[in-house]
Amino acid sequence: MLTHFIGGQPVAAGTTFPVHDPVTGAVAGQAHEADPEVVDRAVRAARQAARDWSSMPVGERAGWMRRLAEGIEARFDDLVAAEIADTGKSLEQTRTLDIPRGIANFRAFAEIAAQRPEDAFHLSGMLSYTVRRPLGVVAVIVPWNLPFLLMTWKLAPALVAGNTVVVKPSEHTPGSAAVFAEICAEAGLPPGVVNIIFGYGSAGQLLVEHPGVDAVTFTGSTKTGSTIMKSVADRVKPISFELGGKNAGIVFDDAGLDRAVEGTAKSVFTNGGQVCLCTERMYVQRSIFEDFCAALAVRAQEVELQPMISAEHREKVLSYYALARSEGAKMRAGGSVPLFGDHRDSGYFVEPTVVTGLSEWSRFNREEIFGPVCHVAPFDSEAEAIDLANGSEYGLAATVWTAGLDRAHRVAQRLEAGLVWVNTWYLRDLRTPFGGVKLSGIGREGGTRSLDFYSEPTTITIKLEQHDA
Ligand code: 6OD
Repeated sequence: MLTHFIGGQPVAAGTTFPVHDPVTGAVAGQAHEADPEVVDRAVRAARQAARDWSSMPVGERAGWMRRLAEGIEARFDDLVAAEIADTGKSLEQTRTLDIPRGIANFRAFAEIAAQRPEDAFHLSGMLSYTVRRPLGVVAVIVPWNLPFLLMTWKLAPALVAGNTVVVKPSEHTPGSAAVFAEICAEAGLPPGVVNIIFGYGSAGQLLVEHPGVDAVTFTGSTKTGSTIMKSVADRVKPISFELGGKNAGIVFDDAGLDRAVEGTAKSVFTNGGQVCLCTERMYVQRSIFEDFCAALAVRAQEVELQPMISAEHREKVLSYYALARSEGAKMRAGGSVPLFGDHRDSGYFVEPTVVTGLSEWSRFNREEIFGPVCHVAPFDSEAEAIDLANGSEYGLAATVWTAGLDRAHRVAQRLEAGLVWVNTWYLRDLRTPFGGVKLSGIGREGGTRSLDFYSEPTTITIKLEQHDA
Protein backbone atom coordinates (compact mmCIF):
# COMPACT_ATOMS: atom_id res chain seq x y z
CA MET A 1 0.00 0.00 0.00
CA LEU A 2 1.54 3.31 -1.05
CA THR A 3 1.28 6.12 1.46
CA HIS A 4 1.62 9.86 1.05
CA PHE A 5 4.90 11.47 2.16
CA ILE A 6 4.30 14.57 4.23
CA GLY A 7 6.69 16.42 6.51
CA GLY A 8 9.27 13.67 6.06
CA GLN A 9 6.85 10.95 7.22
CA PRO A 10 4.73 8.30 5.51
CA VAL A 11 1.07 9.25 5.93
CA ALA A 12 -1.60 6.57 5.50
CA ALA A 13 -4.65 8.79 5.30
CA GLY A 14 -7.63 9.00 2.98
CA THR A 15 -9.38 6.20 1.10
CA THR A 16 -7.45 3.98 -1.26
CA PHE A 17 -7.46 3.38 -5.00
CA PRO A 18 -6.17 0.55 -7.19
CA VAL A 19 -3.14 0.79 -9.46
CA HIS A 20 -3.22 -1.47 -12.52
CA ASP A 21 -0.47 -3.31 -14.33
CA PRO A 22 -0.96 -2.18 -17.95
CA VAL A 23 0.72 -5.33 -19.27
CA THR A 24 -2.02 -7.60 -17.86
CA GLY A 25 -4.75 -5.21 -16.75
CA ALA A 26 -4.63 -6.78 -13.27
CA VAL A 27 -4.70 -4.71 -10.08
CA ALA A 28 -1.07 -4.58 -9.02
CA GLY A 29 -1.30 -2.45 -5.88
CA GLN A 30 -3.16 0.18 -3.92
CA ALA A 31 -2.37 3.74 -2.97
CA HIS A 32 -3.91 6.19 -0.54
CA GLU A 33 -5.98 8.92 -2.12
CA ALA A 34 -5.48 12.47 -0.88
CA ASP A 35 -8.62 14.15 0.44
CA PRO A 36 -8.87 17.87 1.29
CA GLU A 37 -7.36 17.28 4.73
CA VAL A 38 -4.32 15.45 3.30
CA VAL A 39 -3.78 18.16 0.69
CA ASP A 40 -3.94 20.83 3.37
CA ARG A 41 -1.52 18.92 5.58
CA ALA A 42 0.99 18.58 2.74
CA VAL A 43 0.80 22.27 1.84
CA ARG A 44 1.21 23.27 5.48
CA ALA A 45 4.25 21.01 5.82
CA ALA A 46 5.76 22.58 2.71
CA ARG A 47 5.08 26.11 4.00
CA GLN A 48 6.65 25.32 7.33
CA ALA A 49 9.79 23.96 5.69
CA ALA A 50 10.02 26.88 3.26
CA ARG A 51 11.47 29.33 5.77
CA ASP A 52 14.73 27.48 6.46
CA TRP A 53 15.04 25.96 2.98
CA SER A 54 14.66 29.28 1.18
CA SER A 55 17.24 31.00 3.36
CA MET A 56 19.84 28.27 2.89
CA PRO A 57 22.72 29.39 0.59
CA VAL A 58 22.23 28.09 -2.93
CA GLY A 59 25.52 26.19 -2.77
CA GLU A 60 24.16 24.17 0.14
CA ARG A 61 20.94 23.43 -1.65
CA ALA A 62 23.01 22.33 -4.65
CA GLY A 63 24.76 19.92 -2.28
CA TRP A 64 21.38 18.44 -1.37
CA MET A 65 20.60 18.00 -5.08
CA ARG A 66 23.83 16.02 -5.50
CA ARG A 67 22.93 13.88 -2.48
CA LEU A 68 19.51 13.15 -3.98
CA ALA A 69 21.24 12.15 -7.24
CA GLU A 70 23.42 9.75 -5.25
CA GLY A 71 20.31 8.43 -3.49
CA ILE A 72 18.73 7.71 -6.87
CA GLU A 73 21.87 5.88 -7.97
CA ALA A 74 21.76 3.78 -4.82
CA ARG A 75 18.10 2.85 -5.40
CA PHE A 76 18.41 2.60 -9.21
CA ASP A 77 17.06 -0.95 -9.49
CA ASP A 78 14.08 -0.23 -7.21
CA LEU A 79 13.17 2.80 -9.30
CA VAL A 80 13.48 0.80 -12.52
CA ALA A 81 11.21 -1.90 -11.10
CA ALA A 82 8.62 0.61 -9.84
CA GLU A 83 8.53 2.49 -13.14
CA ILE A 84 8.15 -0.70 -15.19
CA ALA A 85 5.44 -2.05 -12.88
CA ASP A 86 3.34 1.09 -13.37
CA THR A 87 3.92 1.68 -17.10
CA GLY A 88 5.00 -1.56 -18.76
CA LYS A 89 7.98 0.28 -20.29
CA SER A 90 10.88 -1.74 -21.63
CA LEU A 91 13.75 -2.51 -19.28
CA GLU A 92 16.13 -1.03 -21.85
CA GLN A 93 14.37 2.35 -22.00
CA THR A 94 13.84 2.55 -18.25
CA ARG A 95 17.51 1.82 -17.53
CA THR A 96 18.89 4.13 -20.20
CA LEU A 97 16.44 7.04 -20.24
CA ASP A 98 13.84 7.34 -17.50
CA ILE A 99 15.86 6.76 -14.34
CA PRO A 100 19.25 8.13 -15.54
CA ARG A 101 17.48 11.38 -16.49
CA GLY A 102 16.41 11.70 -12.83
CA ILE A 103 20.07 11.61 -11.80
CA ALA A 104 21.05 13.99 -14.61
CA ASN A 105 18.26 16.41 -13.69
CA PHE A 106 19.48 16.80 -10.09
CA ARG A 107 23.15 17.05 -11.11
CA ALA A 108 22.50 19.52 -13.94
CA PHE A 109 20.40 21.93 -11.88
CA ALA A 110 22.87 21.77 -8.98
CA GLU A 111 25.55 23.07 -11.37
CA ILE A 112 23.38 25.57 -13.20
CA ALA A 113 22.08 27.16 -10.00
CA ALA A 114 25.40 27.24 -8.18
CA GLN A 115 27.16 28.94 -11.12
CA ARG A 116 24.44 31.36 -12.13
CA PRO A 117 25.52 35.02 -12.09
CA GLU A 118 23.02 37.73 -11.13
CA ASP A 119 22.53 40.96 -13.08
CA ALA A 120 24.48 43.95 -11.77
CA PHE A 121 24.82 47.36 -13.45
CA HIS A 122 27.09 50.06 -12.16
CA LEU A 123 26.19 53.31 -13.90
CA SER A 124 27.19 56.81 -12.97
CA GLY A 125 25.40 57.62 -9.76
CA MET A 126 23.87 54.24 -9.11
CA LEU A 127 24.37 50.53 -8.60
CA SER A 128 21.47 48.36 -9.70
CA TYR A 129 21.46 44.63 -9.12
CA THR A 130 19.03 41.76 -8.77
CA VAL A 131 18.52 39.06 -6.22
CA ARG A 132 16.23 36.13 -6.93
CA ARG A 133 13.83 34.81 -4.35
CA PRO A 134 11.96 31.51 -4.50
CA LEU A 135 8.21 31.55 -5.13
CA GLY A 136 7.39 29.62 -1.96
CA VAL A 137 5.42 26.37 -2.27
CA VAL A 138 5.20 24.89 -5.77
CA ALA A 139 2.57 22.34 -6.83
CA VAL A 140 4.22 19.82 -9.14
CA ILE A 141 1.67 17.87 -11.18
CA VAL A 142 3.31 14.98 -13.00
CA PRO A 143 1.93 12.90 -15.89
CA TRP A 144 2.02 9.13 -16.32
CA ASN A 145 4.08 8.82 -19.49
CA LEU A 146 7.57 9.64 -18.14
CA PRO A 147 6.78 9.73 -14.44
CA PHE A 148 10.23 9.82 -12.90
CA LEU A 149 11.93 11.81 -15.65
CA LEU A 150 9.32 14.55 -15.54
CA MET A 151 8.93 14.66 -11.77
CA THR A 152 12.66 15.21 -11.30
CA TRP A 153 12.82 17.63 -14.24
CA LYS A 154 10.53 19.91 -12.24
CA LEU A 155 11.67 19.07 -8.72
CA ALA A 156 15.38 19.70 -9.19
CA PRO A 157 15.14 23.35 -10.34
CA ALA A 158 12.22 24.12 -8.00
CA LEU A 159 14.16 22.85 -4.98
CA VAL A 160 17.54 24.29 -5.85
CA ALA A 161 15.90 27.68 -6.39
CA GLY A 162 14.72 27.51 -2.75
CA ASN A 163 11.10 26.40 -3.08
CA THR A 164 9.46 23.59 -1.21
CA VAL A 165 7.12 21.33 -3.14
CA VAL A 166 4.00 19.23 -3.03
CA VAL A 167 4.11 16.65 -5.81
CA LYS A 168 1.01 14.92 -7.19
CA PRO A 169 1.97 12.06 -9.53
CA SER A 170 -0.61 10.56 -11.87
CA GLU A 171 -2.97 8.02 -10.28
CA HIS A 172 -1.61 5.50 -12.83
CA THR A 173 2.05 5.87 -11.84
CA PRO A 174 2.65 6.49 -8.13
CA GLY A 175 5.43 3.87 -7.78
CA SER A 176 8.65 5.71 -8.61
CA ALA A 177 7.50 8.77 -6.62
CA ALA A 178 6.94 6.50 -3.61
CA VAL A 179 10.53 5.20 -3.92
CA PHE A 180 11.73 8.78 -4.29
CA ALA A 181 10.00 9.68 -1.01
CA GLU A 182 12.10 6.98 0.66
CA ILE A 183 15.22 8.38 -1.01
CA CYS A 184 14.47 11.84 0.41
CA ALA A 185 14.04 10.35 3.90
CA GLU A 186 17.20 8.21 3.58
CA ALA A 187 19.19 11.25 2.45
CA GLY A 188 17.99 13.18 5.51
CA LEU A 189 16.43 15.95 3.42
CA PRO A 190 14.82 18.43 5.84
CA PRO A 191 11.20 17.33 6.51
CA GLY A 192 8.58 19.14 4.46
CA VAL A 193 10.91 20.23 1.64
CA VAL A 194 9.47 17.46 -0.57
CA ASN A 195 5.92 16.26 0.04
CA ILE A 196 4.21 13.71 -2.19
CA ILE A 197 0.49 13.02 -2.27
CA PHE A 198 -1.34 10.44 -4.37
CA GLY A 199 -4.73 10.62 -6.00
CA TYR A 200 -6.76 11.43 -9.07
CA GLY A 201 -7.17 14.74 -10.84
CA SER A 202 -9.50 15.90 -8.07
CA ALA A 203 -6.57 15.83 -5.61
CA GLY A 204 -4.48 17.82 -8.09
CA GLN A 205 -7.30 20.31 -8.38
CA LEU A 206 -7.48 20.76 -4.58
CA LEU A 207 -3.73 21.23 -4.55
CA VAL A 208 -3.48 23.91 -7.24
CA GLU A 209 -6.41 25.82 -5.72
CA HIS A 210 -4.98 25.72 -2.18
CA PRO A 211 -4.21 29.29 -1.03
CA GLY A 212 -0.90 28.07 0.41
CA VAL A 213 0.35 27.08 -3.04
CA ASP A 214 2.25 29.86 -4.80
CA ALA A 215 2.87 28.41 -8.26
CA VAL A 216 2.02 25.43 -10.43
CA THR A 217 4.13 23.43 -12.84
CA PHE A 218 2.27 20.90 -14.95
CA THR A 219 2.97 18.58 -17.85
CA GLY A 220 -0.04 16.89 -19.42
CA SER A 221 -3.01 17.49 -21.65
CA THR A 222 -4.03 20.89 -22.95
CA LYS A 223 -7.52 20.34 -21.50
CA THR A 224 -6.19 19.85 -17.97
CA GLY A 225 -3.75 22.75 -18.41
CA SER A 226 -6.61 25.00 -19.36
CA THR A 227 -8.64 23.86 -16.31
CA ILE A 228 -5.69 24.57 -13.99
CA MET A 229 -5.17 27.97 -15.59
CA LYS A 230 -8.79 28.92 -14.88
CA SER A 231 -8.55 27.63 -11.30
CA VAL A 232 -5.52 29.74 -10.44
CA ALA A 233 -6.57 32.83 -12.40
CA ASP A 234 -8.14 34.62 -9.42
CA ARG A 235 -4.92 34.40 -7.44
CA VAL A 236 -2.74 35.04 -10.51
CA LYS A 237 -0.42 32.19 -9.59
CA PRO A 238 2.58 31.70 -11.89
CA ILE A 239 2.17 28.63 -14.10
CA SER A 240 4.52 26.68 -16.31
CA PHE A 241 2.76 24.30 -18.67
CA GLU A 242 4.04 21.76 -21.13
CA LEU A 243 0.91 20.49 -22.86
CA GLY A 244 -0.25 18.45 -25.83
CA GLY A 245 1.25 18.13 -29.25
CA LYS A 246 0.44 17.06 -32.78
CA ASN A 247 4.04 17.02 -33.83
CA ALA A 248 5.06 17.07 -37.46
CA GLY A 249 8.04 15.49 -39.21
CA ILE A 250 9.27 16.51 -42.66
CA VAL A 251 11.36 14.17 -44.81
CA PHE A 252 13.10 15.55 -47.90
CA ASP A 253 14.25 13.24 -50.66
CA ASP A 254 17.93 13.87 -49.87
CA ALA A 255 17.55 12.70 -46.26
CA GLY A 256 18.75 9.15 -46.77
CA LEU A 257 15.78 6.82 -46.60
CA ASP A 258 17.14 4.42 -44.00
CA ARG A 259 18.16 7.15 -41.58
CA ALA A 260 14.86 8.99 -41.96
CA VAL A 261 12.79 5.84 -41.50
CA GLU A 262 14.80 4.71 -38.50
CA GLY A 263 14.59 8.13 -36.83
CA THR A 264 10.91 8.47 -37.62
CA ALA A 265 10.14 5.03 -36.20
CA LYS A 266 11.82 6.14 -32.99
CA SER A 267 9.92 9.41 -32.90
CA VAL A 268 6.57 7.72 -33.52
CA PHE A 269 6.80 4.50 -31.52
CA THR A 270 9.03 5.24 -28.49
CA ASN A 271 7.22 4.65 -25.19
CA GLY A 272 4.22 3.39 -27.16
CA GLY A 273 3.95 6.85 -28.73
CA GLN A 274 3.14 8.22 -25.29
CA VAL A 275 5.63 11.07 -25.21
CA CYS A 276 4.45 14.61 -25.84
CA LEU A 277 7.32 14.92 -28.33
CA CYS A 278 6.29 11.93 -30.44
CA THR A 279 5.53 12.55 -34.10
CA GLU A 280 1.95 11.95 -35.29
CA ARG A 281 2.03 13.75 -38.66
CA MET A 282 4.68 12.91 -41.26
CA TYR A 283 5.13 14.83 -44.50
CA VAL A 284 7.35 13.10 -47.06
CA GLN A 285 8.59 14.42 -50.41
CA ARG A 286 6.50 12.77 -53.13
CA SER A 287 9.42 11.09 -54.95
CA ILE A 288 10.19 8.90 -51.91
CA PHE A 289 6.69 8.78 -50.40
CA GLU A 290 5.82 5.18 -51.32
CA ASP A 291 9.24 3.81 -50.34
CA PHE A 292 9.09 5.67 -47.04
CA CYS A 293 5.61 4.36 -46.19
CA ALA A 294 6.55 0.79 -47.04
CA ALA A 295 9.75 0.93 -44.95
CA LEU A 296 8.01 2.59 -41.97
CA ALA A 297 5.26 -0.05 -42.12
CA VAL A 298 7.93 -2.76 -41.85
CA ARG A 299 9.52 -1.00 -38.85
CA ALA A 300 6.08 -0.71 -37.20
CA GLN A 301 5.80 -4.48 -37.24
CA GLU A 302 9.22 -4.90 -35.57
CA VAL A 303 8.64 -2.52 -32.66
CA GLU A 304 8.84 -3.87 -29.12
CA LEU A 305 5.30 -3.27 -27.87
CA GLN A 306 4.58 -1.12 -24.85
CA PRO A 307 1.04 -1.04 -23.47
CA MET A 308 -1.10 2.06 -23.29
CA ILE A 309 -1.27 3.30 -19.72
CA SER A 310 -4.91 2.37 -19.06
CA ALA A 311 -7.93 0.63 -20.52
CA GLU A 312 -9.49 4.04 -21.06
CA HIS A 313 -6.48 5.37 -22.94
CA ARG A 314 -6.36 2.26 -25.09
CA GLU A 315 -10.02 2.81 -26.00
CA LYS A 316 -9.19 6.37 -26.99
CA VAL A 317 -6.32 5.30 -29.26
CA LEU A 318 -8.43 2.52 -30.81
CA SER A 319 -11.24 4.99 -31.45
CA TYR A 320 -8.83 6.95 -33.68
CA TYR A 321 -7.88 3.77 -35.54
CA ALA A 322 -11.61 3.17 -36.13
CA LEU A 323 -12.09 6.79 -37.18
CA ALA A 324 -9.27 6.48 -39.74
CA ARG A 325 -10.88 3.37 -41.20
CA SER A 326 -14.32 4.94 -41.33
CA GLU A 327 -12.86 7.91 -43.21
CA GLY A 328 -11.35 5.62 -45.83
CA ALA A 329 -7.71 5.70 -44.71
CA LYS A 330 -5.25 3.14 -45.94
CA MET A 331 -3.82 1.23 -42.94
CA ARG A 332 -0.22 0.62 -44.00
CA ALA A 333 0.52 -1.22 -40.75
CA GLY A 334 -1.35 -2.13 -37.60
CA GLY A 335 -4.75 -0.66 -36.88
CA SER A 336 -6.00 -3.08 -34.26
CA VAL A 337 -5.16 -5.00 -31.09
CA PRO A 338 -2.23 -7.46 -31.09
CA LEU A 339 -2.91 -11.03 -30.01
CA PHE A 340 -0.21 -12.68 -27.89
CA GLY A 341 -1.95 -15.84 -26.74
CA ASP A 342 -0.80 -15.22 -23.15
CA HIS A 343 -1.41 -12.99 -20.10
CA ARG A 344 -0.79 -9.85 -22.18
CA ASP A 345 -4.08 -10.33 -24.01
CA SER A 346 -5.87 -8.71 -21.06
CA GLY A 347 -3.37 -5.82 -21.05
CA TYR A 348 -3.68 -2.47 -22.75
CA PHE A 349 -1.79 -3.03 -25.99
CA VAL A 350 -2.52 -1.61 -29.43
CA GLU A 351 -0.69 -2.27 -32.67
CA PRO A 352 1.86 0.28 -33.90
CA THR A 353 0.06 1.85 -36.81
CA VAL A 354 0.90 3.74 -39.99
CA VAL A 355 -1.94 5.45 -41.85
CA THR A 356 -2.17 7.32 -45.16
CA GLY A 357 -4.86 8.92 -47.25
CA LEU A 358 -6.62 11.22 -44.77
CA SER A 359 -7.29 14.90 -45.27
CA GLU A 360 -5.43 17.48 -43.18
CA TRP A 361 -8.83 18.45 -41.79
CA SER A 362 -9.61 15.00 -40.48
CA ARG A 363 -9.88 14.84 -36.67
CA PHE A 364 -7.21 12.13 -36.92
CA ASN A 365 -4.76 14.70 -38.23
CA ARG A 366 -5.79 17.53 -35.94
CA GLU A 367 -6.20 15.93 -32.51
CA GLU A 368 -3.50 14.49 -30.28
CA ILE A 369 -3.85 10.68 -30.16
CA PHE A 370 -0.88 9.85 -27.89
CA GLY A 371 -0.35 6.34 -29.17
CA PRO A 372 2.09 4.48 -31.46
CA VAL A 373 0.62 5.91 -34.63
CA CYS A 374 1.26 8.42 -37.39
CA HIS A 375 -0.31 9.60 -40.60
CA VAL A 376 1.97 10.06 -43.60
CA ALA A 377 1.18 12.49 -46.43
CA PRO A 378 3.18 13.53 -49.51
CA PHE A 379 4.37 17.05 -50.34
CA ASP A 380 5.87 18.61 -53.47
CA SER A 381 7.74 21.72 -52.34
CA GLU A 382 9.58 23.02 -49.30
CA ALA A 383 7.05 25.81 -48.84
CA GLU A 384 4.17 23.34 -48.92
CA ALA A 385 5.89 21.11 -46.34
CA ILE A 386 6.31 24.06 -43.98
CA ASP A 387 2.68 25.10 -44.40
CA LEU A 388 1.47 21.57 -43.74
CA ALA A 389 3.63 21.19 -40.65
CA ASN A 390 2.50 24.55 -39.29
CA GLY A 391 -1.17 23.85 -39.97
CA SER A 392 -1.89 22.70 -36.45
CA GLU A 393 -3.25 24.28 -33.29
CA TYR A 394 -0.32 22.71 -31.45
CA GLY A 395 3.36 23.59 -31.62
CA LEU A 396 5.55 21.55 -29.32
CA ALA A 397 8.13 19.72 -31.44
CA ALA A 398 9.03 19.00 -35.05
CA THR A 399 11.63 16.98 -36.91
CA VAL A 400 13.31 17.74 -40.23
CA TRP A 401 15.16 15.08 -42.19
CA THR A 402 17.48 16.38 -44.91
CA ALA A 403 21.14 16.38 -45.94
CA GLY A 404 20.89 20.01 -47.07
CA LEU A 405 22.49 22.31 -44.51
CA ASP A 406 20.89 25.48 -45.84
CA ARG A 407 17.51 23.85 -46.08
CA ALA A 408 17.80 22.39 -42.57
CA HIS A 409 18.30 25.85 -41.06
CA ARG A 410 15.78 27.54 -43.34
CA VAL A 411 13.00 25.08 -42.58
CA ALA A 412 13.79 24.67 -38.88
CA GLN A 413 13.59 28.43 -38.37
CA ARG A 414 10.18 28.65 -40.04
CA LEU A 415 8.50 25.87 -38.08
CA GLU A 416 6.04 26.99 -35.41
CA ALA A 417 7.31 24.79 -32.62
CA GLY A 418 9.21 25.23 -29.39
CA LEU A 419 11.65 22.46 -30.35
CA VAL A 420 12.93 21.42 -33.76
CA TRP A 421 15.22 18.45 -34.26
CA VAL A 422 17.20 18.01 -37.49
CA ASN A 423 18.16 14.46 -38.48
CA THR A 424 17.48 13.28 -34.95
CA TRP A 425 14.77 13.23 -32.32
CA TYR A 426 14.69 13.77 -28.54
CA LEU A 427 18.36 14.61 -28.20
CA ARG A 428 18.52 16.84 -25.13
CA ASP A 429 20.83 19.38 -23.56
CA LEU A 430 19.23 20.20 -20.21
CA ARG A 431 20.45 23.80 -20.37
CA THR A 432 18.32 24.69 -23.40
CA PRO A 433 14.77 26.13 -23.25
CA PHE A 434 12.12 23.43 -23.44
CA GLY A 435 8.41 23.98 -24.10
CA GLY A 436 5.84 24.67 -26.76
CA VAL A 437 3.89 27.34 -28.59
CA LYS A 438 0.16 27.62 -29.36
CA LEU A 439 -1.90 24.97 -27.51
CA SER A 440 1.30 23.15 -26.54
CA GLY A 441 2.07 25.22 -23.50
CA ILE A 442 3.09 28.38 -21.82
CA GLY A 443 6.54 29.24 -20.52
CA ARG A 444 9.84 27.46 -20.95
CA GLU A 445 11.75 25.24 -18.58
CA GLY A 446 15.34 24.08 -18.98
CA GLY A 447 18.60 25.54 -17.67
CA THR A 448 18.29 29.08 -16.37
CA ARG A 449 14.72 29.32 -17.78
CA SER A 450 13.63 26.85 -15.11
CA LEU A 451 15.35 28.90 -12.44
CA ASP A 452 13.64 32.01 -13.82
CA PHE A 453 10.25 30.36 -13.49
CA TYR A 454 10.87 29.00 -9.99
CA SER A 455 12.02 32.37 -8.60
CA GLU A 456 11.19 36.08 -8.77
CA PRO A 457 13.83 38.77 -9.17
CA THR A 458 13.93 41.79 -6.91
CA THR A 459 15.84 44.71 -8.37
CA ILE A 460 17.80 46.70 -5.80
CA THR A 461 19.08 50.12 -6.82
CA ILE A 462 21.40 52.18 -4.67
CA LYS A 463 22.14 55.83 -5.30
CA LEU A 464 25.87 56.45 -5.20
CA GLU A 465 26.85 59.91 -4.03
CA GLN A 466 29.65 61.47 -6.07
CA HIS A 467 32.28 62.89 -3.66
CA ASP A 468 35.68 64.21 -4.58
CA ALA A 469 38.32 62.63 -2.42
O1 6OD B 1 12.97 15.65 -21.68
C1 6OD B 1 12.41 16.53 -21.05
O2 6OD B 1 13.02 17.33 -20.35
C2 6OD B 1 10.96 16.66 -21.13
N1 6OD B 1 10.43 17.71 -20.46
C3 6OD B 1 10.20 15.77 -21.82
C4 6OD B 1 8.81 15.86 -21.93
C5 6OD B 1 8.10 14.88 -22.48
C6 6OD B 1 6.66 14.88 -22.49
O3 6OD B 1 5.99 13.88 -22.63
